[in-house]
Amino acid sequence: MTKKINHIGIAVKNLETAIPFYRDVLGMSFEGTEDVAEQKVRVAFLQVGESRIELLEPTAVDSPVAKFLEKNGEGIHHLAYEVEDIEQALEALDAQGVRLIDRQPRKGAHNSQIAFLHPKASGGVLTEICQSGNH
Ligand code: CMX
Repeated sequence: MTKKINHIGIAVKNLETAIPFYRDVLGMSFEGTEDVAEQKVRVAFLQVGESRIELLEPTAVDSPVAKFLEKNGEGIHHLAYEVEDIEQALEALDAQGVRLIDRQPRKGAHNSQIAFLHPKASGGVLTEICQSGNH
């Protein structure tokens, strides 16, 4: 079902402060920033090999990432696995009794379709599946 790690999400308080470490110190290729209004986050993508680092900054006090930062501080927030067909993947996960946050795909960055599994269903690791959009 899973093809590769699409990205690793890292929660940060401020994108402008966080980007230079990944871009200038680690030498990753900066792909730009994007507002993901539905998720109340602003994200920055940095390419590393065939995967990416996704830095997530909350854009509202009730953003899930704001909640995460309050509880845990900055750090790894989620792992995202790419799938060929997200609707089929969600059906298969549901059929296996996996607890899902999203039963239907939502819009993610880069026109992707995304869905989250509940962290309690995956050993405390917030897991996203995503189907790439055209970018
Ligand atoms: N990793 C591990 N555990 C997490 C977690 C995370 N990132 N975020 C929350 N949890 C835990 C909480 O600590 C809580 O545990 P306890 O019950 O033991 O206290 C439990 O999961 C429920 O958390 P909650 O915030 O109360 O539950 P919600 O239903 O409000 O939120 C969640 C669920 C985790 C899916 C949501 O907070 C979230 O992070 N959504 C994803 C937001 C996001 O990253 N969007 C960007 C997508 C952009 C893209 O990739 O394109």
